[in-house]
Amino acid sequence: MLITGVCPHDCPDTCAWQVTVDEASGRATRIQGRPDHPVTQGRLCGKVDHYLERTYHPDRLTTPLKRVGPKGAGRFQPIGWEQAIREISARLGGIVARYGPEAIMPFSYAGTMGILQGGGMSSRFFNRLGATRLARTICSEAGFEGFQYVTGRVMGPAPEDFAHARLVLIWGNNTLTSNMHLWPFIQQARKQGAPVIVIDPARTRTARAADEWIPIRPGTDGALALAMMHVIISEDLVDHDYVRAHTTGFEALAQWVREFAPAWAEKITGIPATRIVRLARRYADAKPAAVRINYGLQRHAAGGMAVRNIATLPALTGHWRYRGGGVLLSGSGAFHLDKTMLKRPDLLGARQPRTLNMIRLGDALSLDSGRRARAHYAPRPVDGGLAPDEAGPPVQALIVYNSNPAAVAPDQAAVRAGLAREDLLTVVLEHFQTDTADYADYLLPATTQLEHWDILKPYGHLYLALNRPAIAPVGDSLPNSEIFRRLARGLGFDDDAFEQDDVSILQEVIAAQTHPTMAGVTWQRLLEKGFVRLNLPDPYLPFADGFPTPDGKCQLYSRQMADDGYPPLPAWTPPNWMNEDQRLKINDQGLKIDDRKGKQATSSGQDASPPLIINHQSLILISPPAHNFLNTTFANLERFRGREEEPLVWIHPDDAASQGVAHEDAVFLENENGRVQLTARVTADVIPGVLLASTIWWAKLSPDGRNVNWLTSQDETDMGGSPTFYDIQVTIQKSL
Ligand SMILES: Nc1nc2c(c(=O)[nH]1)N[C@H]1C(S)=C(S)[C@@H](COP(=O)(O)OP(=O)(O)OC[C@H]3O[C@@H](n4cnc5c(=O)[nH]c(N)nc54)[C@H](O)[C@@H]3O)O[C@H]1N2
Ligand SMILES: Nc1nc2c(c(=O)[nH]1)N[C@H]1C(S)=C(S)[C@@H](COP(=O)(O)OP(=O)(O)OC[C@H]3O[C@@H](n4cnc5c(=O)[nH]c(N)nc54)[C@H](O)[C@@H]3O)O[C@H]1N2
Ligand code: SF4
Ligand SMILES: [Mo]
Repeated sequence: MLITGVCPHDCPDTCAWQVTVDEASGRATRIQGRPDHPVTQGRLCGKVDHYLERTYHPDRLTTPLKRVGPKGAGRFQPIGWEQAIREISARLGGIVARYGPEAIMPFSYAGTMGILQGGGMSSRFFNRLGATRLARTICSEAGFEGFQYVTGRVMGPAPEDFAHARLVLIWGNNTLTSNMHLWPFIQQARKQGAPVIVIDPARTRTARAADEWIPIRPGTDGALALAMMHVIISEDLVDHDYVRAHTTGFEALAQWVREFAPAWAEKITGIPATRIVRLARRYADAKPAAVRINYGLQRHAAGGMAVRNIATLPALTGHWRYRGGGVLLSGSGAFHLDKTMLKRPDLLGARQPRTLNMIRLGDALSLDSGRRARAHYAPRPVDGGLAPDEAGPPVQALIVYNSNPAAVAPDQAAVRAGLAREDLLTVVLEHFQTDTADYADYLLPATTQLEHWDILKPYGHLYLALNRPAIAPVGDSLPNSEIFRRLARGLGFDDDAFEQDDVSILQEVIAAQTHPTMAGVTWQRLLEKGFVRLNLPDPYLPFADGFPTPDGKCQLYSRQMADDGYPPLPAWTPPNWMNEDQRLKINDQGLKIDDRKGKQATSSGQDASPPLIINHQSLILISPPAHNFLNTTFANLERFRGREEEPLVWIHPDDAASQGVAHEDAVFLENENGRVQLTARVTADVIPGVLLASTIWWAKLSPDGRNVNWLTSQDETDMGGSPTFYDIQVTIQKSL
């Protein structure tokens, strides 16, 4: 028997799969990518290829568990569902009575991207409760905001259309690792002569497979984009017809970018000015050029502005006119999926609970009201801060699902101090006993994608997909939806919202859609085919004829940004790692540190660059996704851990020499937040001044029980309140 479904992971490819089930035993025996899906094309990645192994793994949680040891020790005893729901509901009820519902905080991200198991029944539950709301900022908000200010909505070329590009720029994305189904289309473009260029501080496997690698200093992409605009405008490589018809603010921008010459950008980015000029010319001349940016370049203090600047480029050159032209950050804006019926905001009534920023979980769990006030979501300069007495009640209950904050959230010292609070009730819904699960008071076994219904809205292509359960739940596990349904009943919520079963919820969601792009997406078609393309023309050219902004134009100058407290024109915002005290002296090899205070960086006939800051002993640490993990998912399984070997840190030979580190040395990385042990890999595949540690390892499976998020901070990006994971400084030393 073949059952069709779709990969639930936080990955742009959202692959359609088919599972072979042995009818006699009911066991899944094989999983394959669907050959008839235009993007999956019959292939799953090397992780999900082994999804059955994960599903049937002996470490799977199969029964509800209750803590018996101290917090964090991960010692539990099995209990039944009835007892688990009764006890949790009673404690939640007590917390509501004593502190109010805002003392309950959900914490979830994208363990599954399914609309039902992701944020369906759980939203109904937390809305009905009136719990604290969670700003889900950990991944993409900075870039989303930056993109949206320019275009009005986050959309881009379809992956299939990359085949039509005449130049492909992969800008801060390791495509072969995190978006592998885009690669075949890029290869098609290449066969037609399109060069593939990668801009990245590291020579990743994608950079190796490309035609050209342009190394860049982390967090400086905004400067590169400004210099490209400078060249495009000063050399008149502009598509004036497009600019006239579809943009606003060109004159102001043209005046403004005169400041940002390639020689200026060279000093910031480390990319030689001549190379920037050549890149800008090739980019503008290729009709069209496709740019794949992803989230790597926005995990920096200035991440929002970097994306904003890059999003401006295809409007200047008119690339949006052509099939395969434009910038793809995320395609999710193509979907107009109305989730009101799913999430039932009406259950909240007139209540307006506070919203806490997930990346400040450490602050949110603090008993110090000043820190809790800082955890309030206030992403724009105009939002200002909150006084401690406005912080609201301490968090008394944390309900974690689809996420593993004790490994993925920044500033682990603070996160763990919060999770270790004896007075905090922590409930974790999980497949495995993760780092976070160790802190649970109640650990509840959840089903995997093989065991439940869902609908997936991709962000990397245009096919909505239905997931059918292929097998019965493993052990006593239950879908998230059912766990929240039971908790709702336990709390005495008798609304219809908690009576509806999963299939009827999904059916009703599909039936409730009215947007023209959803025309033809019916439950029947989803059942029959498994996936349905949005009702969009082919070729799909999201911004060929205008933009969903108030004036219908691309915002080269953005009034909205000015209102929100940002520079209205594309600007240069430095990353955190640059400080005012010291200057960076730059040469063509990359970062060279000049710690002579106050000395002007030399410049080739241009104005001196803005102050650049780096502590002379510190290196910048970036921690992008590991090839064989999906965030922390898969990182507990031998097969995948084995492929990644051990927690490694890449270091350039020059830095290794100056820091006294040799290949395969055990090293400590340290900063004001903490200290972590890794193994050094000395390689010229990362630029001098930068360390790369691929992530996300389980802390408890790492040599010293910690992962790199002990070093990252709760600092937020310029836009969207997102994390600055790749914008931190550390020292490195050989561990003795
Ligand atoms: N195999 C695998 N796939 C994944 C994931 C995973 O963990 N493993 N995670 C999934 C998730 S949640 C997400 S959000 C996406 C992430 O997708 P991406 O953010 O695109 O992550 P990567 O593909 O690693 O690409 C990031 C690249 O950016 C580079 N980089 C870092 N800082 C900078 C910078 O300042 N400028 C530039 N130009 N480059 C920079 C890094 O070296 C890295 O090569 O991938 C998804 N897919
Ligand atoms: N240093 C550093 N830190 C990072 C990043 C980085 O690049 N560097 N990347 C960041 C990014 S982009 C992201 S998106 C976040 C990712 O953060 P998370 O979304 O927390 O990702 P995962 O670590 O994969 O955790 C997902 C958990 O959900 C569980 N799960 C999956 N499906 C279900 C289900 O149906 N029900 C239940 N109850 N559980 C389920 C999985 O078993 C897994 O333990 O991490 C961020 N952290
Ligand atoms: S993780 Fe991504 S590439 Fe792998 S199967 Fe899932 S959607 Fe496809
Ligand atoms: Mo992410």
